[in-house]
Amino acid sequence: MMSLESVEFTPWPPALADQYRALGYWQDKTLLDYLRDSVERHPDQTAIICGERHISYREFHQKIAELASGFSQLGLQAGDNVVLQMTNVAEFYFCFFALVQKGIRPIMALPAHRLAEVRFFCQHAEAKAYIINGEERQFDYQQLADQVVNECPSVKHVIVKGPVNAAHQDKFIALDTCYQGADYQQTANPTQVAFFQLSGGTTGTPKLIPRTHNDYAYSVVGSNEICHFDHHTIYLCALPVAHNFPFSSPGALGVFWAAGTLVLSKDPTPQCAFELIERHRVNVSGLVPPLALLWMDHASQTERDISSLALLQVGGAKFSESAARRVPQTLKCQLQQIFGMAEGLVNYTRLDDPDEVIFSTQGRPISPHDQVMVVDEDGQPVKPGEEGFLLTQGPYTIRGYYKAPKHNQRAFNQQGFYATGDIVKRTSQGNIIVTGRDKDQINRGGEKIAAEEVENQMLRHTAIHDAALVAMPDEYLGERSCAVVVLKPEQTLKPIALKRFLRDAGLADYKIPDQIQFVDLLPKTSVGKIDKKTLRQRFVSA
Ligand code: OOB
Repeated sequence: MMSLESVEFTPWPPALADQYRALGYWQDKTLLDYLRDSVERHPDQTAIICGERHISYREFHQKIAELASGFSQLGLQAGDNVVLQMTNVAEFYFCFFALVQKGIRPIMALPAHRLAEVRFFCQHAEAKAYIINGEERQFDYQQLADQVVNECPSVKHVIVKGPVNAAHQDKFIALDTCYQGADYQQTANPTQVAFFQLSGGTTGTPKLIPRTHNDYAYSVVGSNEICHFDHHTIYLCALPVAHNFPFSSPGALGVFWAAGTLVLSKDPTPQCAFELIERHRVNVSGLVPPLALLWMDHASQTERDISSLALLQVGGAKFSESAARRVPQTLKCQLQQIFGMAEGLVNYTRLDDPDEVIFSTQGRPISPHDQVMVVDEDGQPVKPGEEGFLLTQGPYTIRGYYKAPKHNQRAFNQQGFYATGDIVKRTSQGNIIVTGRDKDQINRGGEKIAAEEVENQMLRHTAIHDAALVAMPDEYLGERSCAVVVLKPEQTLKPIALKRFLRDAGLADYKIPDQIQFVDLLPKTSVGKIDKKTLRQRFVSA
C-alpha cells in the first residue's frame, strides 16, 4: 500500500469530477492542446516579445517540440519532477510547455528563491533536473546550482540558459544544446498533475501545489472570458513569470490561448515597463499593490505614451480603496481587482461592474461552481455581510498539497474545502472584501512569508533563545516583517549580523526581516503560544 506521506495529489470526489466534466469545465485536454489551437489559427502572430526577439506562434511551437525531444534524450520522462527557476525570459515558456508535453512536472520556483528553498524543492520532490537562467546579471544562478547539486543527489542535470561558466562545464548542460530534433508527441495525461505551484505557506517548510491540466485549464479559460482576452490582447508581464497571477490569471496562458501577444519586462519598475508599453502598444498588465502605487506616482512625470493601456489588474495583496480610486485618474485605464491563490480560487471584479464594486471589493469567483463559505470559529456560516474565515472548493481548487498529509488535515475540512486563512466579508451581490488574515504569514507587498520558516532559521542561531516574526503595517508594502528576538543570557547580536546569518542560511531576500527588535521575554497566550497580536501592538505604537 502507498503510504500517506507519499500521496502526490488528492483527486476530486468522483461525483464532483463527473459534474465538472458534464458542465464542460474539464475538457480532458492538456495545457499544450490549448496552445496548439492558437498555433493552428494564428501561426504568424507574435506570441512572445522578449527584448529584441519577436517569437511567432509557429516558432514557439517549434522550440517546444525541439526541447521536448532534447529533454527526453537526457532521460527525463513522464512523472519526473524538475525545478524550473527562470527570470522573465521566453525560455521559461519553451521549457514549461516542453516539460508538460512529456508529462514531466515543473516546480515553479521564483527568481528570488535561494539555496534553502531550492534545496527543499529538489529534495522533497526528488527533482531530476534544475533549469536556470545562467545569464542573469543580478544573481549568479550557476553558483547556486553548484551548491544545489552537491546537496541533492536526485538532481542529475543542471540545464543553463546561456553559456555555462568554465568552472561548471563538465557538470552543467547548456539549454541551447537541448534543442534536438523535434518531438510533437504528447505523453501527458490531462487528469494528472501538470506542474507544481508554490504555496505562500504558513509552516516551517514550503508546500507544493499539484495542479492538473484539467483544473488549471478551466481556470484560464474562465479567466479569459471574464477579462475579455483575445488575439488583440498585448499583455505586459512585469511580475515574475512563474507566479500564478501573471501566469494564468489570465496572464501568459490566457494570452497564448487567445493567440494574443505577451511582452516580457525584465523588471517591473515604471521606467522599464512604460517604455515597453509605449513601444509595443501594450493594452493590459497585472501588478501587486506596491508596484501599482509606483506606476501611479511615475505616471505624472513620464514622457512615455502609455495611452494604449486599457486595463490594469491589481492583486496579490489588499489594494486600499483610496489607491484603487486613483488608478483611472492617474493611469487613464480601467482597474480590475483580483484576489487569487496558487491553491486555486481566483476572484475578479468584472469589467462592467459599477465603480463601487471595482474600487471597494476584491471581486467574485471565476466559476458559478466555486463554492465559497464564510464561517465562524466553529465552522458555522456567518450571516451575510459579516466577517468570517473563507473556505472554498471547486473545479480548480486543490484537495491536498503534495506529500503533506499532516498539513492537509488542517488545511482542508471534512468536506474537502480548502481553508484559505483569509478573513473576508461578502456583499449581498456575492463580492468578496478581504478584511484580514488568520494565518501565520506576512504578505509583504504580495510576497508571502511563512513566519514559522524564518523563526526556525533564527532559532538555529546559538545566541538566540526565542524568536517571533510578525507583520508591521507599511505604507508602501502594506506589510513589512519584524523579527522580535530574545537572546540567551550574556549573548549579544547585532541586527546586521542576524540578517547576514539568515542570508547565509540560504533564505530568499524577501524573507529577511525588515526590522529587528530585541526583548527580554515574548508574551504568551493562555495556551503557551507566542502572542503575536500583543507583540504587533507593542511595536506599532513604539
Ligand atoms: C496570489 O496567490 P498566492 O498564492 O501568492 O497568495 C494567495 C494569498 C491569498 O490567500 C491572500 O491571503 C492574498 O494572497 N491575496 C490577497 C489578494 N490577492 C491575494 N489579499 C488581499 N487582497 C487581494 N487582492 O497572490 C494570486 C494568485 C492568483 C491571482 C492573483 C493573486
